[in-house]
Amino acid sequence: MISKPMTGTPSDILVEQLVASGVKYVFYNSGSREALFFDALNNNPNINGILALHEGTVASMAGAYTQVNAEPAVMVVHLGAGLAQCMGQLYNIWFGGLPVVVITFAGDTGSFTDRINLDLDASFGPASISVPMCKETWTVVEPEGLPNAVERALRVAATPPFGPVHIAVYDKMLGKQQVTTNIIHSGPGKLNAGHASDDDLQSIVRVLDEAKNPLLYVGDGVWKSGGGQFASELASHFGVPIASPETDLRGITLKHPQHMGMFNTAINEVNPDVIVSIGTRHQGAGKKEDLDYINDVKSIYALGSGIEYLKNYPGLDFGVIADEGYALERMLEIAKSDYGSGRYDSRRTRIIELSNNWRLSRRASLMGDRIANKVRPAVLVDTIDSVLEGLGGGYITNEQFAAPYDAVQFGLSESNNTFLKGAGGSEGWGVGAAIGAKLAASDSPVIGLVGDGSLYYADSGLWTTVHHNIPLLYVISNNGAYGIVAGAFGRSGGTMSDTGIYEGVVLDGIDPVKIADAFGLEGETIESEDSINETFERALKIVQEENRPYLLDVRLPTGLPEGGVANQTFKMR
Ligand SMILES: Cc1ncc(C[n+]2csc(CCOP(=O)(O)OP(=O)(O)O)c2C)c(N)n1
Ligand SMILES: [Mg+2]
Repeated sequence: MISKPMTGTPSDILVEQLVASGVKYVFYNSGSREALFFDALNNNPNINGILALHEGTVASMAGAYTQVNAEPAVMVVHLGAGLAQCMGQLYNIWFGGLPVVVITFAGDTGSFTDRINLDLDASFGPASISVPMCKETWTVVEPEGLPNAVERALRVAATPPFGPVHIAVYDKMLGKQQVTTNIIHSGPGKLNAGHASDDDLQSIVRVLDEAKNPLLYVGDGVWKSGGGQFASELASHFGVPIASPETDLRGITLKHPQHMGMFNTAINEVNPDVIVSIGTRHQGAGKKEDLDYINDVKSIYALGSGIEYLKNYPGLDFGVIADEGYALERMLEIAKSDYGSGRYDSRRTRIIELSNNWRLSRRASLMGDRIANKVRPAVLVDTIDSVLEGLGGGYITNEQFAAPYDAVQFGLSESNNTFLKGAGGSEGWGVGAAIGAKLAASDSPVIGLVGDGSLYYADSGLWTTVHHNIPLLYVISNNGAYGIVAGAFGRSGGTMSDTGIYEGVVLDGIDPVKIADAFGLEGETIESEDSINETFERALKIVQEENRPYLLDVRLPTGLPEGGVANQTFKMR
């Protein structure tokens, strides 16, 4: 360990340790009690603060930042109230197991009075409300311990299985007093889960060879460990179908011609005898039927960096806790040397046809007939995908359902785009996520694909994009509705589905371009498919060449179920 003594205010020390730990950005919303911390942050040229106007956006920026390169992020929110306000998006960070360090400052609610503005009830510690959504939480009392707390928090958060860590720092220490302590300049580097034994990996490879109809199920552990390319080649080698959990579709790109999309649909299409799960947190809907999906599967093999990747397979047949990236790389080597890919030609042909048929039907349902002054969802998906690939590939942060990316056309290439989601599905992620992703992706282009409903949760994030001049393209898939919710209302068998008159899901009379304009963000509305490619190319040129953000509001067919109309049950006058 290399550590160097430093004398400074506790705020200087906290910021200096962030810098020493390689942190480039602090995502934050400010408050008066931490004035000297923000002073120290602004004074240090080696780190930048990114200000969001709501704590949810602070968290969504930080979370998505980590989703690009699996590098940890740091966020600061104001006292107990700011922490409480960020929880909706901390949910996505926790559910996705993302390496985010949350720093809050805390007032003393025990010594003089037990009731102070903006802080938690004295009966609960300052790091208590984040407990259900954090890997670990600590309270820091001694300013000399700040470097240790920060360095340890980053290390814990970014050690697989990743997860958020919260440190609550008593704000009494944020004065002008000079403190001497050690800044930690080195550590063990990145910690990984251990390497699986060759015997274990041979067993998994053997089952991919011997099973009649195996399904490769890949989740977040794959990209977090850098195993995506190996996983993709392993799938191609054995000609196996691929599925992803709905929470993380990045394990193997959806452009892979054997990708069957999300697990719940893939499993019915494939009807596998064996599931090989790599780095996947399998989940359910909290219903008895959750397990029906896998009851008919003869055996399940699972490998992942922690028990969370193995625990939801009842009677698991074969489980290994190990680093996914290494395992995939080694399994591919074993496959190439001992199992000629020609042996799987007929399986591969069959699976490519199966996936292709499935994808075609998915696309057909989203294409339909042309509607005047509307863009069909599949056209939007294709446009985004092809224009971004035309630039060599980029990142798409997605928070919308109207134009689902799992309808994209197949086509593996070096310029395939990377598709990121808010893992927990907690709305309000998309606007901030694009900012965090762009800061991490640096030169790669980023499209923030945001539903109209999603936009309105976090529209003040548009201001952050402008204020810090983050050059990214927002694409609003505007169906004038909470479309996914409207669909569920339509299937519910209640009055709304009987009458086709909907309340609570219609978002009418809102203009995203005007909202953007008010925050200083230029944009335009697209109502026709005619020159949609050219418009997207022009918009991305503005972003990439003029180095500034831009917004496209794309009008899609209504998100209400077919024939549905809007209702309003209450108006005050
Ligand atoms: C915190 C939170 N509140 C409510 C929901 C329920 N919900 C799911 S999607 C959605 C609206 C999505 O609207 P939009 O972004 O327009 O998507 P689309 O129309 O494409 O379905 C809502 C309210 C949620 N997922 N998270
Ligand atoms: Mg919508």
